[in-house]
Amino acid sequence: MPFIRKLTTVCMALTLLASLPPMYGAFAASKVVTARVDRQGDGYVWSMQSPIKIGLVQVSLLLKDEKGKPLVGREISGSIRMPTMPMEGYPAELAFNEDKDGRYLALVQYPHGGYWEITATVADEQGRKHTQTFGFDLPMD
Ligand SMILES: [Cu+2]
Repeated sequence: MPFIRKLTTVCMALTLLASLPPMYGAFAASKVVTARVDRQGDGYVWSMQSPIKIGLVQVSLLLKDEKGKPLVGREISGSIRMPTMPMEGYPAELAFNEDKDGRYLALVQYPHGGYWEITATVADEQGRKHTQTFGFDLPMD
């Protein structure tokens, strides 16, 4: 009988241990999730990455040609808006700065959750502009 009781206690302790998501949740919450949206067209391959986090974040655009060669030295312009909501200060212009290996970085302000669209434009050697739009869904809180 004491053995059974001991076993029961161990089982209960294990169950308790397994039902401790708050601690694990705290660790998970400190890790920022990043989403990636890929687009292709006009000979360009775009890959936009954004932290899924409200506030000021840095987004990253990787630009390649369709053979996979990174496109360096390009002027990238961009903007951000919330298509479903007219908002003061939006659409806002984004300044993309070249990093390296076809990567361009911009600071983005997400004031709250919801669906956000980032538009980026690159000019080709002939001055023709190519634009793609990338959607990111941020949780409401
Ligand atoms: Cu809004």
